[in-house]
Amino acid sequence: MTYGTFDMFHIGHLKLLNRAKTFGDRLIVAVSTDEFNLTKGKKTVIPFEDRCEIVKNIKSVDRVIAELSWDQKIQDIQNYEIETFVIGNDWTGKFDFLKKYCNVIYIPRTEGISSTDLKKKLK
Ligand code: C2G
Repeated sequence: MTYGTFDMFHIGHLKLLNRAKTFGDRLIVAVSTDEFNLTKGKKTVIPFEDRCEIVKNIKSVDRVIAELSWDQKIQDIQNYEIETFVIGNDWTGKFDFLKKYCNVIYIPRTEGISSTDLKKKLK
């Protein structure tokens, strides 16, 4: 399982999802809602419904759910019987509390690209 905004979907997101899929036989992705994203201090460009549609159509992704808050991960892991939580290493350490419930893997981010940089380039 992994979580993210996936705004302006790019190669960094794709690589993360493809890598996440290698740790199990099904991959569930929780996509941040526009409202939740604001609590992360980020304003999305692409609306939640469209971000979900894009992520749903990525070959490695088996299911998409909404990420509504910081506090849903333990419940999600139990509900969906998740074995492994995967996220980029910009979050290293932040989700170690999940180690009681599943494997926690932080994988290297793809350098040189981010939704924030893309937005700047478009300005
Ligand atoms: N990512 C990456 N390489 C990049 C950009 C992003 O590997 N160049 C990864 C991030 O590390 C994350 C995923 O792609 O694992 C989604 O990135 P964002 O959409 O920026 O999501 P984020 O704001 O990190 O949301 O509760 C957790 C949060 O919802 C994570």
